[in-house]
Amino acid sequence: MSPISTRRHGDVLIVLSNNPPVNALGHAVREGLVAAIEQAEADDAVKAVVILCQGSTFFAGADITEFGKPMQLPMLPQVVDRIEACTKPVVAAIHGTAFGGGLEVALASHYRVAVPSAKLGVPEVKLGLLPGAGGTQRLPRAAGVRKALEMATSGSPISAKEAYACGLVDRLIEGDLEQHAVAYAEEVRDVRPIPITSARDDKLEEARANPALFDDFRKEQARKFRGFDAPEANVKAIEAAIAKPYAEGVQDERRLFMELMSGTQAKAQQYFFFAERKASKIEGLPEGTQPRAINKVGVIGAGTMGGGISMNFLSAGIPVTIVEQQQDALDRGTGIIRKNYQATAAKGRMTEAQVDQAMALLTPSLSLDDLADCDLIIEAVFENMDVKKEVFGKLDAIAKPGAILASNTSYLNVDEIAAATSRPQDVLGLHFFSPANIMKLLEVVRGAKTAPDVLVTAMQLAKRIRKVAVVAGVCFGFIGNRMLIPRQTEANKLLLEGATPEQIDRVHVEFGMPMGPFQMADLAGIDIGWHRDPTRVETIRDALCAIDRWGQKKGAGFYDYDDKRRPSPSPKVQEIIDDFRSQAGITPRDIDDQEIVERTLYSMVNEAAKILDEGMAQRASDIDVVWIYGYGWPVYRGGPMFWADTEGLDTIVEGLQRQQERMGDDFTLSPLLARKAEAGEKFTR
Ligand code: T1G
Repeated sequence: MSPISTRRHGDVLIVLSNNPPVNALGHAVREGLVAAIEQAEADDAVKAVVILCQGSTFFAGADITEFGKPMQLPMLPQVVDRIEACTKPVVAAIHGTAFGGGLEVALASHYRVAVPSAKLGVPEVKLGLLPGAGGTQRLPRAAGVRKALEMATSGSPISAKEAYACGLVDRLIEGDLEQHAVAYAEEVRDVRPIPITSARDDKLEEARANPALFDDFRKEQARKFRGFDAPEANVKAIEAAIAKPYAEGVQDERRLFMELMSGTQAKAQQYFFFAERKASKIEGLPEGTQPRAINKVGVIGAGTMGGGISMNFLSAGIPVTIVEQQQDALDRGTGIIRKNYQATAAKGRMTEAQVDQAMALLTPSLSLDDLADCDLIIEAVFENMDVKKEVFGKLDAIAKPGAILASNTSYLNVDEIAAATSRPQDVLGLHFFSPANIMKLLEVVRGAKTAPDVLVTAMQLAKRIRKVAVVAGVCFGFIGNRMLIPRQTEANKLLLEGATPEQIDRVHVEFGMPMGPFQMADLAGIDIGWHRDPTRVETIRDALCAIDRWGQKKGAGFYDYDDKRRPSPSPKVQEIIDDFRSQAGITPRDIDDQEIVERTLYSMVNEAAKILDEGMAQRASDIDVVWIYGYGWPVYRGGPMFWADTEGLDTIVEGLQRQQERMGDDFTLSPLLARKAEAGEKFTR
């Protein structure tokens, strides 16, 4: 049964797609669309066509699951050209998300109508691609060059209202979409359809009149484009739309598309698209486990983390009671929440009314007793086991039966925390990443006794607060922070052996990380986890903390910072490093970049293999989701495990064995990694 059906409404042929869940433009849909257009042309009684989708959305793009498989004609470029060539006017009726190939189908239609809640976008760049069915040629003609560049290189959608304002949508539909789309088709039934590619290139004039437009755009976006192939290819394809007639420009688009599709970056980003969605699935839970209702949340601690965590729930419309011990700390915390919202409003991303709405859901309190009616309580107190156990002991007596008790701990043993209560089945870790109201990653730390419905509740709640949740087991640092340990251990040793903070950070930034280990330490604060005894100096980090060099917040850490927090190498830090070298009797040596890669990045892969082997992560792709969303691992490399497969596990093992002597007892090769390398297997495909 074809997912495409047709029915007449007067002299309008309605072409209806029913291909859940997102009306992806799979082979059967493409065949059905071509057949429907031919049916419309062959029927003299048909004067116009409406293309409509059932379910939650208009076509949301090509079927990504078909990528990499043998092509099945008609391919999408042929389908959209066939729609555009239709001798009768075609109206695309848009709701939901007209994304990628879906927007390309709409662009090939002669008219586009949409409900105000619809979104239109070309997210192909997020898959390491560009719109490969004429989108780079039609979108600038419909929406203007600047808008097309922004949409294609960011992958971010625009609202139907914005699309209407720039001319991408011809009419906004209030009310029944089908009924109004048919009415629109009736209005244009006698108008000879003019393909967007054969006329209306007045919108390209802005670029012809401003030849610097493209290079200015490249300069403006350079930082965001760094390391990626697809954004530049999108710019090139749109440049071709300006410089050449459609028939030639679309050839450029096809060439650029095929180059991207055959590259590693596109494979990595398409892998990640599915990895992110797979992470929300928990293996082995009893069938039909239902989530608990979460209508009210309690947060203990109004510091940076407590405030950020609270904002996630407030922004999702969930009331929060936030508890501190001192009034001034409570006032400071709630003040920062309001300030953060106001900063968002100042950027036009929320209205003052929405700020007030969010703040109205926040109840400050100085008493844990006020959490008695909360369905979920999250503690974000000082990272100390005794403190956390004391808090959970009190919560055990206060919280209502069935309340979920969560710790935001970054490293500590969630089972030990759970044991401080009489309800370990209701306890888990919810590890937010700082800044908690911005970072997408949430590690859901599953205790030995955590009940299945508590886990299901956490995964569902993560979606509700727009987080990507990954289940982690109870081990020191869970998944992400545990992999930071070997990276930092080796980076610190490399400093002693002859490398500089700048060199080590440069290697990581050139690899594609947003910053290197020492830049990250300065940003987070080197004093985190420091014993706070300035007389006890055992490491370079201790020495820096002892002289108040706690990182950016103090204007100095591993780097010196100017008043705009711009870093520069610090002679003082070099002096301290030299002192430590001479005390340890180390003669500094030249260290090449490859050694830094092997000792820091390869050892992270080794630790990841151990995490997988111990069952602390459900699957290798979850580890990739953690590092891409939690630490900014470059998505075009697919995450540590996908990247290891790309490097070759035998290459990774050889590199680690080459460094074994220098890494000493800090390093043991993961048996799983060794086995897979030996067997020529991969982690992620
Ligand atoms: N192809 C195949 N499966 C898809 C899909 C797609 N395009 N989009 C979503 N799915 C699956 C997804 O894996 C999940 O499956 C289920 O649908 C629900 O998705 C030639 C080359 C539309 C905003 O990049 O942005 O067109 O996990 O959980 O949160 O130029 O899905 O249930 O088994 O994300 O409601 C361009 C990608 C393709 C859009 C809905 N289009 N999708 O979000 O649901 S390339 C995209 C999304 C292209 C042409 C080029 C979102 C959504 P499962 P979901 P959601």
